[in-house]
Amino acid sequence: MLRAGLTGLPSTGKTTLFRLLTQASGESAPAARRTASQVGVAQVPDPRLDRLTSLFDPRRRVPATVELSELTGRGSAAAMLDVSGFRDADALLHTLRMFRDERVPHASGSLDPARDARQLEDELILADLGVAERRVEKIRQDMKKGRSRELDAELRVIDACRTALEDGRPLRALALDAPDARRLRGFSFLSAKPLLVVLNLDEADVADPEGAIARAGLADALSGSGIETVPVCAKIELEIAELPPGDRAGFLADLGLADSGLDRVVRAAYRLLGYISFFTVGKDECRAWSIPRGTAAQEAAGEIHSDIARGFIRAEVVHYDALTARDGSHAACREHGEVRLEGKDYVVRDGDVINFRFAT
Ligand SMILES: Nc1nc2c(ncn2[C@@H]2O[C@H](COP(=O)(O)OP(=O)(O)OP(=O)(O)O)[C@@H](O)[C@H]2O)c(=O)[nH]1
Ligand SMILES: [Mg+2]
Repeated sequence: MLRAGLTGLPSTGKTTLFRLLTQASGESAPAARRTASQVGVAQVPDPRLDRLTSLFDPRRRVPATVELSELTGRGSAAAMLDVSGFRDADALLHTLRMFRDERVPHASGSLDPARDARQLEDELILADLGVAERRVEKIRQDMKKGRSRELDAELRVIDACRTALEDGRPLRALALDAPDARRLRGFSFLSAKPLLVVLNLDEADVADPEGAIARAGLADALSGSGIETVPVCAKIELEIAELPPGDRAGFLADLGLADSGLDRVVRAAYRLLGYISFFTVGKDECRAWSIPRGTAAQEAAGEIHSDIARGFIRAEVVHYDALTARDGSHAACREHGEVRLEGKDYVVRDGDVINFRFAT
């Protein structure tokens, strides 16, 4: 499951977005009772799962999910390091206020999204610098007890990180090779995480996000590697999401939006992270699973259950397109040679429908 940490300055629309994505109802907790974070689950919309469900008529339809943690209160980056939903997050979502509304006071006194984007970046960098410095100290101490090639390599990569951070550059901009990227994985560097900037636009600007970005002088802040953006209009979209399903599309279209905020945010997050979906189908349940592009069959099996990965024998694979073209009939697909038996190293494709064979 994908995990994302939702952050942003006060009054930027974080809780409104959280509710839009998780469909959670009710008001956010009053200020005095605020905890460090709240956690919710967003269901990944996927029309392919809907189609499979209508073909197989299972007892359960289980979409892929994204776990979303919102940092409540004054969420500085240092505070993020104390919250597992952020430390372990696959990506950070940054809600950037671009709506003009005098009734909602602005945390920094004025509307300036470029300044706010830079402020978050600086906070992430500062928090990471603390982590990097402590790590360098620790490695130096370990080296007194005995050197190893791995310690040398770790010191070299952490030092490169520290240099970048001191220059004000986020770690997601570093081009690391795979072994170095692996060395960093244990440290939960915040500025190394892919960043999805959620532009919380004014109603008047929703139809033209590019124009709003240009007027706010944001193009540079949004152009780095490991950054995606998605425009929303959190408040109105939440109101629309609470209407009966049949009424929603019309209101979204009036705003100039082709689909729901949940659809757009999830798609942008999958794009940012390079995630794809595969499916399992049957009378019991039809289910969507998400994995990073490039995942091998055995590892994908582990997403379902570690026992299935351990006892992996074969993956019986048919693509969604082939299966739905034959109305969900595995027998017909088999007759036409569209069902393949794949081994543990097979790289799963987006839209594969898989039946894992495993020994217990
Ligand atoms: N006009 C307008 N108001 C919005 C929009 N999104 C949020 N708001 C309003 O801004 C205020 C703050 O929204 P929240 O979603 O609570 O923002 P937050 O970032 O969670 O705020 P804190 O948790 O208090 O820091 C509320 O009154 C919202 O109704 C928007 O897109 N347009
Ligand atoms: Mg909030």
